[in-house]
Amino acid sequence: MGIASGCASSSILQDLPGFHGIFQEFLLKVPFCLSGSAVFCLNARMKTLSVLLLGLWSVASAAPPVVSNIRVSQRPGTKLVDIYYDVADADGDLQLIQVAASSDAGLTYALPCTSLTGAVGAGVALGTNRHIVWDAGADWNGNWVPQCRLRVTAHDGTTPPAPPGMAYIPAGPFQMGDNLDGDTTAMPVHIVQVDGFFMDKYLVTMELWQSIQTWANNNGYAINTGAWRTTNHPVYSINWYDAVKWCNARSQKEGLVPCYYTDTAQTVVFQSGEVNIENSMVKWSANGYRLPTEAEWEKAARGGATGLRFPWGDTISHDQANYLSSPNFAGVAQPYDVSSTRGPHPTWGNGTSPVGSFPSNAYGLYDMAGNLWEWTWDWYSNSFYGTPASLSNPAGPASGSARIQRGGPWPDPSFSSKVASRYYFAPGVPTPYLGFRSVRR
Ligand SMILES: [Ca+2]
Ligand SMILES: [Ca+2]
Repeated sequence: MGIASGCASSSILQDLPGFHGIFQEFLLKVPFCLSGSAVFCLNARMKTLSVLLLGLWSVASAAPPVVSNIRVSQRPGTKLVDIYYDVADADGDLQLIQVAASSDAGLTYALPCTSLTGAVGAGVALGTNRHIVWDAGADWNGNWVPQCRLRVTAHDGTTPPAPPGMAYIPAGPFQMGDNLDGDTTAMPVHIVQVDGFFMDKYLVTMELWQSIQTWANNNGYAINTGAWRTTNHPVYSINWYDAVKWCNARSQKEGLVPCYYTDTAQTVVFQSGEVNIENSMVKWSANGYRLPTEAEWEKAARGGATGLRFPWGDTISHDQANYLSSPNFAGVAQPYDVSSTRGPHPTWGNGTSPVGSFPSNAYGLYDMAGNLWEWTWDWYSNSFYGTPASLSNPAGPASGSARIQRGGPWPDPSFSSKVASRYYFAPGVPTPYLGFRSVRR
């Protein structure tokens, strides 16, 4: 990349306002085979595009990338949008190129814009007339806005800038499960491909939970569970449904696209009640918040390392996590628990610790071992590992009776905090040892 720190994420933004007509054909609500008249109508309403350079910003000490000369047009007779741009960088770095779309003059970039092909994503070469094709019909069919604004952003590091309080977990394969201690639920070890995503650095805290819950319950939601020890401690005693609804509320409060719906057409946002939403009711490509899948959680917890028992290595102590220390527990030997203090954590006693009390893992995530269990999306199945569906962006089995929890709680011995340890709980039951954190694209 040419940037020593590896975290250079300098960017230059260029926005393209007002290409009227881009969604005109979506008014027609014709999903397939646009008629000739529709094509004519579309062409008639297309206007000459103008480009406005809105602003430049840079946080890198090395040469930042420059995006310029953005040109956008909807391809006549289709719902495809051609995006051309130039990108330069004096260091010669390959670029991570991202595209976002706004329907409110750039106030938010919340239009779904993920069906992109061409010179987009990681490893894009520098040059002029770089070309992206946006399949707007796939992302936003049947919709229309009078003015759409597109943004093309270049990053010369390998990771995009994360939203506040979140860390980026890079795309790529990782080794899931382990066979270190004979735990058959964590076998077979298998290689899983996961797309890149952002994850909350911390367990959701009391403050964050309450701020979203209050907004939610004033805006059509019914989120009722939740307890806490005190300020800056994580929320617990939340049932799975409320955690999922809370993610939707956080999305809607921030102008993002919610991920969870109560119908397979993905039109009714999950806001109340206890609905066992299915994998097909999740808008996985949306930019809103959601629970991590089990695979996303384990990839994040491992922090880029392979085959370790804990996020940082193969042993654990009270210097590293809030858990119940013991050399053995209920007949299970734990030679890897090497803490000099035994029993409950000497500082935090019988309860949660404030988030961020222990060192983060290599991805910048805290409490991936210890403090609280963490809800994930997946139904539990002890036969899902090793199936073809488990290998690429897995979302777990189609149905079940309990949802996966990961990452060990304060009153449990160290084996619960192992990266590969899998437990599960009925989704409707809040427990005092179970919290969560969210992820987003
Ligand atoms: Ca550069
Ligand atoms: Ca945890």
